[in-house]
Amino acid sequence: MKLIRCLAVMTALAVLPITGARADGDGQIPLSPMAIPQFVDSLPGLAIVDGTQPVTLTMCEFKAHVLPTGTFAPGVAPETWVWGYIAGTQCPNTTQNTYLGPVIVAQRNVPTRATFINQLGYTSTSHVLAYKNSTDQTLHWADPLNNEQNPCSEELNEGVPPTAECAQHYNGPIPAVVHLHGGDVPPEIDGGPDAWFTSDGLHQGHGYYSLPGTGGPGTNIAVYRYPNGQEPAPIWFHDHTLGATRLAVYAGLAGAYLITDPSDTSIPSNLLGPIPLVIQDRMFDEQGQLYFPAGTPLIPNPDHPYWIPEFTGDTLAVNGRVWPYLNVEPRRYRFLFVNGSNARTYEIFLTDQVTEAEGPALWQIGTDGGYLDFPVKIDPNASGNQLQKLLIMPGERADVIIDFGGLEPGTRLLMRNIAKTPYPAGDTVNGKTLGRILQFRVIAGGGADTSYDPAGGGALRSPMVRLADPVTGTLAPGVVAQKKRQMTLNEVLEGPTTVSGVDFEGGPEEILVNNTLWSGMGEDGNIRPDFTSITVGGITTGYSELPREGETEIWEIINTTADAHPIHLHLVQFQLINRQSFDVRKYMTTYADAYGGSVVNGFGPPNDYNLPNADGAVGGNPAVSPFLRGPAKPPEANEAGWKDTVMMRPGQVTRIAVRWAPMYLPANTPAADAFYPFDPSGELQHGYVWHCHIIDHEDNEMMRPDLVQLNPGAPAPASRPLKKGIDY
Ligand SMILES: [Cu+2]
Repeated sequence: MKLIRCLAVMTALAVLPITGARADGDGQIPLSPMAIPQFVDSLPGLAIVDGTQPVTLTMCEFKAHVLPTGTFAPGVAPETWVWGYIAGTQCPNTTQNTYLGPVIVAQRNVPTRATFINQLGYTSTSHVLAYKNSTDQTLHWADPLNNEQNPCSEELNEGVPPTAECAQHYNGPIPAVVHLHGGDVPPEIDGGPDAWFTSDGLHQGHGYYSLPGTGGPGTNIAVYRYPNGQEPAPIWFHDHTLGATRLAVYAGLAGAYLITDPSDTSIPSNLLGPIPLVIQDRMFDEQGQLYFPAGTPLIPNPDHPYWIPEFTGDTLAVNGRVWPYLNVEPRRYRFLFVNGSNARTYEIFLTDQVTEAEGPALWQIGTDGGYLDFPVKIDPNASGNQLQKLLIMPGERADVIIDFGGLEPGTRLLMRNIAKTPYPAGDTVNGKTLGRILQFRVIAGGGADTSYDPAGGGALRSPMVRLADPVTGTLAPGVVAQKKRQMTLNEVLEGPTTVSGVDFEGGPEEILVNNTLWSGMGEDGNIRPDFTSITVGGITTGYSELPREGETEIWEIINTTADAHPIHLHLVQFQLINRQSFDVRKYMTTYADAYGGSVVNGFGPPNDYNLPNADGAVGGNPAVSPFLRGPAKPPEANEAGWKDTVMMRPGQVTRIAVRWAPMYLPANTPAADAFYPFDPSGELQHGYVWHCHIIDHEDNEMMRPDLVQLNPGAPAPASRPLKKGIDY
């Protein structure tokens, strides 16, 4: 019997901390975070790989030190089974210092040829229990053994509870694919969710691609060539396998990718660093193995027995080590913060561990897509509207300078976190565990520090191209938007249910962008008629975002859920215009009325996607302007740069300016003259995706495909500088 599904409208149910609701990980017993010593191991350095030369990375299963020395026995460093990207073709048989990395250092306009080999083996023989015990075959997922025609998927079995066979973990060859997050790359090599390939080489998603003459069916290899044409930026790479990303990234598949530009002398290149700080929350069992809850026993989800709405761990790891310390001299350092967590948001600041005095400040000099125009001070001692904490959601990066100058050797600083989870209105974090990220230990050294000083306020770069004006919170002068989209974020709840004679209120079933399943399926089980059906490799999907290359669009994302979501667009760096509150309850009443009063969820927006509403916006939703409350708020100073992932607060409309063209083109470039140096529509016509970067959400439908239409006035793909394949 089909359970009642309904929209969650800002209810308490939408905020479901799983803390305490620990499902049995097939016999794994969670390790108390209070039993783990803090700040005994130094921060692992990450391997550096030269991206100006061909790069080969192998996805491997191996043991690494993740828990601190002494967790279980004095002086003994625990070993944890993990996955990671290993430079070269050989998987290690010795215990590694970290699972994270490497850092690929690329140069602007020097393409990087990257070969990725999947040697992860079979789930049945994997030692990574967090993966083995938590896969969920009822999700729309890679599903290698069924060749993507997933007989367990709810998308094909609407209203039918999973069979016993589907309600089991997956045992087959492990699928994986590498996505270059923030990379301005052709769609074939974007490493999107359908481009996965298995370790045995026998199965590939319909979006799989490898450069001509490389990889291909029967291999466990994909070869890409990243153009690196964008501005210098701290981008990163991680697994993106459809419906299994949360577990693959959790197991360890993430690294950093720096685009550098030796010819740019305006950047602060004389600082120590950059030192990557990849922050991830983790849980362990009493044997020191990674633990990932499978299902929520307090609120069972009959449709997806093992998926959980949001994973939040009870320990914090930086660069793959739980609660490390880092020695620093009393001088300036540059750090690259990456939130590589599944779902946890951080609000970061420094305090003196002894005196508890707050500071020194963090100086943010760059965002996801490159340098800010000027450094932004984030000072815990600031007052009023000034930034006090570095707020960073999953997928976001921050390029930051910390000045330890003047601190006495022996000083201990704590990097602290006070973000509630789910963000922003969930549980307060425990100040002794999740409130602590890293310890800085000031040691003697240095001398005069002649490096770039952000406190001097000097410009970081020549002024960036502005699509949005961060002062007025409007489009920048001279920028013309050809299209406006209004799209919603929706949470779908299970109705009340009874399991084993016990009544439950119901819980989250899936989370959606624009209320639409990945497939674009309508209520009748077919692709919605207002979507465009595109078939690739025998798989038909309904596309609704078909932007035209060169055009600028305003996306107004209407967050009807109770939580913040970090929305990420592939291909483009965009700019935040503003955020504005709206009356969610009244809007959702109108929304339900548009459905005829009975909301059936997961089947798309209530109206025809392509007919503009009263706000002149496509997207199929009632106009939001009658429900807006208060003024629109311009971006924070440290958000006023290129972003590929941005926070959408609950109860707010977040507006972003998206230009489907390279970021370095002048803002007033006519749409007809703006185009990529490569073919953004792609040989496969499969496109890119946009999604929530809470990985548990993107794994359960909070992701949609998009396909860029070629600018008719631009050169044909064969005439562009970067032709597909191995030509560049
Ligand atoms: Cu989300």
